[in-house]
Amino acid sequence: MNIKISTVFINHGLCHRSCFSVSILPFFLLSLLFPAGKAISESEGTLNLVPNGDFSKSENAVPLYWECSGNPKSVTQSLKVSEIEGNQCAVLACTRFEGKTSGWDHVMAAQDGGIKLEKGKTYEFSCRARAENLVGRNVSVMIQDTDGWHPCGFSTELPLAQTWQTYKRLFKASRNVDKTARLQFWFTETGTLYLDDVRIVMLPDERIEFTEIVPDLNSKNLVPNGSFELGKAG
Ligand SMILES: [Ca+2]
Repeated sequence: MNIKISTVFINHGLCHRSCFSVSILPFFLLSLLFPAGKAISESEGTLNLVPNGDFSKSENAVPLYWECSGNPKSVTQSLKVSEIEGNQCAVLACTRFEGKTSGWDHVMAAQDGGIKLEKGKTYEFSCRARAENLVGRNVSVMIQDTDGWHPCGFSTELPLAQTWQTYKRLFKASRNVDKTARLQFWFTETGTLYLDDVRIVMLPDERIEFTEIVPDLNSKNLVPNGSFELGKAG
């Protein structure tokens, strides 16, 4: 079930109008699962691939499936859960950072083996985060295949604030990965990262076929004299 539509893509500040063919079958099936009356976002109703991404599960105040990673000779860090108004979040805190001399000198919350990605599929990453006493106010996020330490198509930076912010990123998996996948959040200074609601969901499969034809949509140009057909009089 395919339809031809025209749309405007906004990417990195650039607009591109393109015509493409999109399979609407996944959306039709979703409409059966979620009847009209409730707006469905792209990620609602789909499976979160990050176990304990909401940090609701913990043992001895350490979030289940998550751990610290970093060189103990140069970094003193801890990863705990903190409960704020009944909601548990992760707290990654560093009290000593003696410089970066190797790739292991970092403050990191990592989860191994929890995420399965399929090469070529599109995913949405999202989380909430805030910082305390992080001068750089930045955290790096990446998925790696620890079997050879290969990138998997997702690497980003999150600009942090002192208040909670929500972050979303789309990415396409560049390789198949499963038990050897590692999701990691890291920074390289003293300070504290608060993290919650980490989600990665696979988006509905879309078959996009770009063409060079832009169909006539009978749309009206809202810019008067936009083609300068009236000269200076317009
Ligand atoms: Ca939570």
